[in-house]
Parts: sequence; C-alpha cells; structure tokens
Amino acid sequence: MKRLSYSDRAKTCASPLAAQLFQLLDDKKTNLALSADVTSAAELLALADKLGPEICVLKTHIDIIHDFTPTLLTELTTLALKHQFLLFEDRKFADIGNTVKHQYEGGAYRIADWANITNAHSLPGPGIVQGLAELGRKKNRGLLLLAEMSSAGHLMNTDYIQATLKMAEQFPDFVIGFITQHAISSEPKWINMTPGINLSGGSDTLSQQYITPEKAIFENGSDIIITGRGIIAADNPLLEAQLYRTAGWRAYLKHCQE
Ligand code: S5P
Repeated sequence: MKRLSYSDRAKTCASPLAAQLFQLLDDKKTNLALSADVTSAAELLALADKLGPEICVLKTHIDIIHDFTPTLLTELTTLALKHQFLLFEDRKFADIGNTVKHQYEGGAYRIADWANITNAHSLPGPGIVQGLAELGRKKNRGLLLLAEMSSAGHLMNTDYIQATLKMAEQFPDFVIGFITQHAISSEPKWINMTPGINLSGGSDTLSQQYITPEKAIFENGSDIIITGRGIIAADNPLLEAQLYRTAGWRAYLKHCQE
C-alpha cells in the first residue's frame, strides 16, 4: 500500500501545529531533527545556525545549558525563523496535571513561551495532557507522548503503547504524535518521531540502542529521525547532518513509492 505524502497527511491533522510540521517536511525536504545536546549557549546557537538549513526540528534539553539566560531563547527563536525549523524542548514531563502546568509555564525556562513542541510520559494518566493542553492550546503548541523508548530494558510494553495511543486520541488538537521506535497507528494524522538513530547502528555504554534512518523510516514506518551524537560528535557536523538528511529523505521517498 502506498504511503501518503507528508503534505497529504497535513490535511488530516486536527492540530494546526501538526499540519504545519508535516507541510514543513515536504517544503524543506528534510525529516531530520537534530538533538542538540550541548551544554553551553554558544555551542547550541552555533549548531542551530550552521545546521538549521538541514533540519525540520531542533530538539533541546534546555536544563543542561550551564550558562543559560533568557536571551538564549530569543536568539534560538530568531534562528528558528531564519532557517524555518521548529523548536522541541525534550522535557519529558511526568507529573500530575497541576504540577506540569507550572513546569511548562514558569520557572527559569518558560517552555510554553518558546518551544513549539514538548513531550510527556503517559504514565500519570490523562491529567498530565489536560494540564499541558490548558496552556499549550492557547499558544498553538503541540505535545508528543512517549510511547516507546530507545533504551534497552524500558518498561513500555505493547499494552502501555496501546494505552498511550488511546490517551492521545482524547486530545487530537494538542497531541501531535509520539516518540516511538515504530509507527504505532495507521492513522495518518499522528507524527512518529524516532530517537536512537545512528548511520552505523550500535549502542552506547548507558543502554542507548541505535537503529539506522532506513530502518526507522522505511521498515518501522516512522516519520522523523532524531539524531544527536551521530551528528554533533562528528568531525564535521554539517557534513554529517547532510548524510543523515539524505538517508532519512531517501527512506521516506522509498516508502512513499512502495
Ligand atoms: O526513547 C528515547 C527518547 C528520547 S526523546 N530515546 C532518546 O534517546 N531520546 C532523546 O534523544 C535523548 O534524551 C537524547 O537527547 C536524544 C538521543 O541522543 P543520541 O546522542 O543518542 O542520538
């Protein structure tokens, strides 16, 4: 069966942000998200500026930046507009609705003010999504639920994944999709984003497991590959990003033509 193009899938989304992201993938011809796991503001901004033209999404862990100031957020937002990518704060919220609402809105990082996308565990139940949605909907933000992690020994079994999908279905205008290793639904509106991507596969010393872009997109039916160290630890991150971009895009075209 032929797979719909990203721009055809944009028309099926209840979330305006999901539609925007699907359209961006086809317009920019990249399904590569960069996991910019660096620890200084200067490194983060340099990566965003240099690799920005290659990516659809820049994923941050803003709380690992040792010299964080709010100016960083203004500068990141400017670069996102300049290079046309979305910002994804990989916060992995995991508390009750009332608490996550505060964590999303306030504190030092004010995530809801600048991150187009954030993510949450479904483990606490639907209140976590409700809490985030109360704030996020008003700001045209989107949420990814963690359905299946890349790390060895995770506890997310088939029942957990299916329950996560059911939870997402309650909030189709705010949940845009999943962090997952496989497409978990045939519904075209969901965006499947897959971390744990490396061109040569393998693992790290702390249980991270890698699959290739081809396996994630073509075999597992995912939509966006998320790569960190495969790119940022390379001698030439720009060249490496271009290799991942080409591999991810080729796998998408192949899947569409099947
Ligand atoms: O299951 C997951 C979910 C996430 S969001 N596995 C992951 O590795 N991640 C994140 O993706 C992780 O927090 C890190 O920021 C990135 C993977 O980095 P890499 O250097 O291993 O590519």
